[in-house]
Amino acid sequence: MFIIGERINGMFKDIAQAIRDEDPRAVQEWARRQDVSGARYLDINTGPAAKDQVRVMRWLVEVAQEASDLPLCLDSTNYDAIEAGLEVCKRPAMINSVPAEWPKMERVFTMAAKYDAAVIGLAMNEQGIPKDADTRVALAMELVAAADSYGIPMENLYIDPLVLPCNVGQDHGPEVMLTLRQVKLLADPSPRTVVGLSNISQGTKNRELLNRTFAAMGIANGLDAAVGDACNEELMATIATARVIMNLDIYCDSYVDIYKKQK
Ligand code: THG
Repeated sequence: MFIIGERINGMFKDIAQAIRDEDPRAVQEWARRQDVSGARYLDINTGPAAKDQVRVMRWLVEVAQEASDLPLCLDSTNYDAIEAGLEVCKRPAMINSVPAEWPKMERVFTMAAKYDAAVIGLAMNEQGIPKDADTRVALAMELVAAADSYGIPMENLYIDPLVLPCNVGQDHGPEVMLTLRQVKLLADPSPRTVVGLSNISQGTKNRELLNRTFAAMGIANGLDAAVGDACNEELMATIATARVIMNLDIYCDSYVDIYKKQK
């Protein structure tokens, strides 16, 4: 599993301030920090407050790319903002995200094919987020069929079962784990899977403990990627360890350091 660094998000006060002031420093500092900490993508999210989403997304992409060579994961429900970001991305990006709904899938998969981008497909539709794994998997199947019809290779489709905070949707936890396993049976080659790690702990105590335990359990259930805090050393050490235990990396005494340097 690899981490998509979550920190360049207007939900955080320092990034919201940087956007307001058009001051690139905080954005570039977090781009560099997440890069050296072992992130493999940088999530770029303008946040809810930004007025001109298109302009802000383009600026964040340009500014982040001056500080890091990592590929970007453009995180927005505004597809004009995503497209503006894709236009200035130097490397193939990831689109975060699209639900199992038309015409949204048409817009996103067309862009993905044009810009050679990966896509995160959400296991939700007009009816919201399902409670059980079966309905999540059925929506994942709709995303698989739609992506395939636009020529998107399965290794570029990441299914997100969608994680709720465990103090609100505790009963979703086992359904998310089951979904992660079943998505791998939908196609051969199968699509990949991704979650938002920090979602599990929003509004709870022991946030970091919940996040890294969830990461380890996700890896045991085949999770491929997660939006998360790449700068949290205990999280990165837990991921490296779970990867060794699942025989995804070879054990050696310095496996934690080696995981962080793998890009
Ligand atoms: N799936 C996908 N993309 C996602 C998510 C997902 N992108 C956004 C989000 N979920 C993942 N990113 C974050 C970023 C921050 C937090 C949670 C998820 C977070 N923020 C603090 C909070 O809300 O308490 C804010 C802290 C602060 O203001 O300093 O927890 O699920 N595909």
